[in-house]
Amino acid sequence: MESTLYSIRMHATRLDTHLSGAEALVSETELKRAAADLVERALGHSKGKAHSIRISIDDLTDTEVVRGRLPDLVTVPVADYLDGRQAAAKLLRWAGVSNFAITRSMEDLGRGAAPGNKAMRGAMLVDAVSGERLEPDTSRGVRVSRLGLTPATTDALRSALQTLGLDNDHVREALALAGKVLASGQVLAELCWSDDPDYTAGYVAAPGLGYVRFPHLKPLGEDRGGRAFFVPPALRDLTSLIFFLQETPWLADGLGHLHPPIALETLRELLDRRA
Ligand code: WAQ
Ligand code: MG
Repeated sequence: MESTLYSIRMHATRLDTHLSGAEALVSETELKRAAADLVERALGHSKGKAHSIRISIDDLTDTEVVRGRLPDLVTVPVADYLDGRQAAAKLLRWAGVSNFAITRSMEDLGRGAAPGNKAMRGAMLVDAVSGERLEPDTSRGVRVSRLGLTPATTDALRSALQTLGLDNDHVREALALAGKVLASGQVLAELCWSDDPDYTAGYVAAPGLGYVRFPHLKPLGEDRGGRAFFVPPALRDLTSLIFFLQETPWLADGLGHLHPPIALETLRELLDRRA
């Protein structure tokens, strides 16, 4: 019998705008430290100190927790962000996303996908063929929430990422988030780059592909970023997808393969051979 899990979530704002959010699924003994870590995160953000920090804690005793493995991870080196976006577009096409949907989503992420060209708090839901935006609230977007890693998985991930020089909050959290998105079984692909001005990396994640990161998907200093979840046009039941992403607790209890960097062409040959 496992001890009760808690969902702990932090949301920080500055000048009435979203600044940072982070969360974990932890046991009672880990809860205090998790809260302290989240407060530190909100106060030490590269965009400035939070003006308002909200922390919510929910007991998950009566909630079913879905468990799964983290996606495989690989880095594809790119010369600059334009090169990176081209490479990302190729993988998105491989995953079944149309050129139009790719171009349109990249434009939205680049200018800030929320009204007034602000960065969204959550993700866009995008029809993978028409490129149409499907999320009910274009300012908030869809927030993937209630996810975390077991302590053993965190330790194993950190040491595996360390050998690749990638053990940072961005990578760990994005990998976990992509893991939950893929676990929905209803998303063809995800595209993401950070809205943090000092963090230029981003990724494409898809079933059968895993998490492919690119060191540059936007220029250094750019504070627009975001996420797009591409869904098949036939997906009628957006409500259950959104419910899964926002509400169903998902706990990563194992690692995928963490590969050393690989050239885009080599990756594509591997994918073609598997197909
Ligand atoms: N659910 C949905 N969308 C989110 C969430 C969430 N929980 N958190 C953030 N977003 C959206 C939102 O629009 C943010 O503006 C945007 O994603 C970027 O969030 O391998 O750090 O936390 O080196 O800045 C990816 C590459 C880093 C990591 C992503 O995202 C790597 C990153 P950030
Ligand atoms: Mg950010």
